[in-house]
Parts: sequence; structure tokens; C-alpha cells
Amino acid sequence: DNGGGKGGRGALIVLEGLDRSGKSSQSARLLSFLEGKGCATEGWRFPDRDTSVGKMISAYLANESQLDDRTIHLLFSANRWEKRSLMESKLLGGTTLVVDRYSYSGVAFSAAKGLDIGWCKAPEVGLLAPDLVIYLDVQPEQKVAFSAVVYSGYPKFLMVNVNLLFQKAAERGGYGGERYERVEFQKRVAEHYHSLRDSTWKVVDGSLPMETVEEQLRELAMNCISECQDKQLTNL
Ligand code: DGP
Ligand code: NA
Ligand code: NA
Repeated sequence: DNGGGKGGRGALIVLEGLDRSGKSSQSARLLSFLEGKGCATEGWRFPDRDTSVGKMISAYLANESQLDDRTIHLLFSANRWEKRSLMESKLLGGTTLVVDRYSYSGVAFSAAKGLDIGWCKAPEVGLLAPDLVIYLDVQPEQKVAFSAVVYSGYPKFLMVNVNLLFQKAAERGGYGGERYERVEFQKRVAEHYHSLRDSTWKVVDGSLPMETVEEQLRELAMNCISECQDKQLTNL
């Protein structure tokens, strides 16, 4: 049963990557491309900060609240579970979902804190399995290296200029102020992401020009949408 969607079910397409890997802008670009093609498509993101669970997550990420590592892990998972039935009905009704982060973020970010990976995966079991996971691959250390070179290359009396350049570096992809946005942590997240890759993953070089990345995502998404129309939805 495909829920009556004329062209079969929609595809569950997930974008994953480190913070500032370009996921959010690429999701938005992909979404408008698919809409332009006449595909029924919606853009989703996790954490969904609009639900009551999502508000707790958002406060935690902004360092406005403290939560035990396992507690926040389960809240992130609950935030996906509370959307599962809506996700399923959208997909069966023929709508493709482009989702910015999913269970792999859940496992990679919590495992990077040192939690057992099997324990991290357990609450994700039974959520819908993506048809395609696009991993935007960027190097976490490039951002610091750039700032360090800029900083050491200027004498002290040019401090004002240095600060301006620092600001530039931040605009160009330095991390923001949320809890996980530190280079050492992002490196560990990257290692865990690496160990999670399976046959549904496509790794795209996120350091390529934006238009090139966009083009690759379009092709991956179009292929996925046509291939999964008659496939059963499965669970993680
Ligand atoms: P975003 O809204 O995409 O910027 O994500 C917020 C931050 O939360 C980002 O550093 C990634 C992290 N994150 C996203 N999903 C999960 C999750 O399920 N578990 C954990 N521990 N962190 C997550
Ligand atoms: Na972020
Ligand atoms: Na997100």
C-alpha cells in the first residue's frame, strides 16, 4: 500500500554533517529545486525546536539549562519519535521529505561525548529508515587553521584589523556560540559519523563551490525519488 499517492510514496532524504557544513542552505536550495520540478516536498529539520521537547533541547543548546548527557540524548530521540507518525503519513501520501539532521546526528554527537555507541543507537530503533543520507563532508580544523594564520601574521598594533579579519573568518564559516560548536568536539563527531556510514549514504565534498554541491544533491535526490517510489518504507 502506498497510501494512494499517484506516483508512489515520497522519499525520506536526510542531510547530515558537522555544524556549519552548509546543510541548512543546501536543504533549502534542494527543496526549492524539487518544488520547481513539481514534486510534493517538505523541508524538515531536527531538532524541531517548536515542540515542547524541542524547546528543552533549544535551551540546553543555548547553555540556558543543564541536563545529564543521557537525558538530553533521550530528549533528542523523543523529538524524532514525536514526529514519526506525521512523517510516515506524509511519505505514504506521496510527499518527499528533505530532513536537515536525523538519527545519525543523535548517535554521532552523543557518542562524541563518550557515551556507548550501542546505547546511543538503541532509542533510534523503530524510527523510519531514510532512503538516502547525504553527508556533507567538511574538515572541522580548516576553520581554526585559518584564524590562527591570520592572527599570528599581524603585529600587535594592527589588532583592530586582526579583529576585523577574525570577524570575517567567523562569517565565512567559523562556529557560533552553541554548546557543541567547538573544533575538538566537532572532530570527534566527524569520527563517529564516519563509523556510521552504510549503503544509503552518499558523501559529498562540502568544500566544493556551493553550486557544484547543489548540482550533486539535485542528482542524488532525483534518482532517490524515482527509485524508492515502489519500495516499502522500513525502520531503523
Ligand atoms: P542544528 O539546529 O542543526 O544547528 O543542531 C543543533 C545542534 O545540536 C548541533 O550542534 C547538532 C546537535 N544535534 C542535532 N541533533 C542531535 C541529536 O540528536 N543529539 C545530539 N546529542 N546532538 C544533536
Ligand atoms: Na548549530
Ligand atoms: Na537541526
